[in-house]
Amino acid sequence: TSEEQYLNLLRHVLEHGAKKEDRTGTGTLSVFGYQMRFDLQAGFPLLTTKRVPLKLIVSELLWFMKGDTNIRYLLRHKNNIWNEWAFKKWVESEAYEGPDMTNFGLRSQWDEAFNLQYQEQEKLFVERILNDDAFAAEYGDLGNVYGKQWRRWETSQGETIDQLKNVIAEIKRNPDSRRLIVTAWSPEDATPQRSALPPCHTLFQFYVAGGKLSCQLYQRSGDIFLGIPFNIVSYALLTHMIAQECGLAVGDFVHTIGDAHIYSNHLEQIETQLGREPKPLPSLKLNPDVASVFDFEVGDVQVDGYDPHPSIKAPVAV
Ligand code: DHF
Ligand code: TMP
Repeated sequence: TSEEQYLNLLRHVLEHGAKKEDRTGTGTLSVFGYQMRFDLQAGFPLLTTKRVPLKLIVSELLWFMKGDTNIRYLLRHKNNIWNEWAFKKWVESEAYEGPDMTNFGLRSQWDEAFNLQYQEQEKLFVERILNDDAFAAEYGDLGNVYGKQWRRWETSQGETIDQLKNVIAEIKRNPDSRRLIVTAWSPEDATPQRSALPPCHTLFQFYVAGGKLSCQLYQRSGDIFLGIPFNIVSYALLTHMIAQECGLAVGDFVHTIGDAHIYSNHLEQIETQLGREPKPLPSLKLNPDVASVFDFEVGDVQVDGYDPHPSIKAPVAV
């Protein structure tokens, strides 16, 4: 099944990965350049060897598609996956006066007293983002991340480009085009001042043949245990949504990764996962009445027949 594509990636990096230090100080096993291909008609690629929280992936994708870059939307959907990167901006700002949070991602893993302090500060931060408009506007915004780049790309002429809307219009008008591209990567924005985390999913391209819509993603950097399972589902779902609007069937999702890495603190989790037998993949049920991709809501996305093994917790490198 498609799931073997992912399990093979885990095995490949365990076997052939080079030991490599990284920005977060965690340490990785890494390979450069790897490609997976998921036939979207063979099942929806939501892993069964661990539970993957579909709802969080859906609300994250809808957040991108709205052009929103403020974590307040995610928090309102009980989605905490981007908290650390907004919190980091807050605790590194002049205005923050609480206990020192330097290097909180690593310290919270080995210093339990600090971890409690950190949990407390992050909880206060989240409550303030939800309740204080001015604070949310300043510290909830991650800057030039996906939502901005996909829907409100700023040109040097001061105009904005809606890449996502344009590419969908072009898929309908000229499906044979070889220019069906959305890019999140801008050399101007790939600096810490302008973006909390320069885009990991750098560029994606669509392709239509035989009435089927395919998508390929170039991801510059992939956290194989935590990020990649989310990324596969997110782009598979986006492809299904766009296919529905364009009256096309789905083809392949091709996932190309630059630096494909396993963090050194995910090794036990991966051993557990590889010891499990994959189950049949679920199928995606999109509400067929939604005519435009921009009208989807969380409840319009369901899966049938998802019966995964239990979830496996792992620390995220910040
Ligand atoms: N940094 C790193 N080091 N790895 C990432 O995967 C990553 N992903 C980001 C932002 N920065 C990142 C955005 N996407 C989780 C998954 C995806 C994601 C961020 C976090 C995550 O922690 N997933 C957990 C469950 C989370 C939950 O239930 O709240 C998981 O077990 O899949
Ligand atoms: P980097 O900017 O130093 O490459 O760190 C980003 C980390 O986040 C890296 O481990 C890759 C991971 N990541 C994903 O795997 N998928 C994602 O969607 C995002 C946002 C990040």
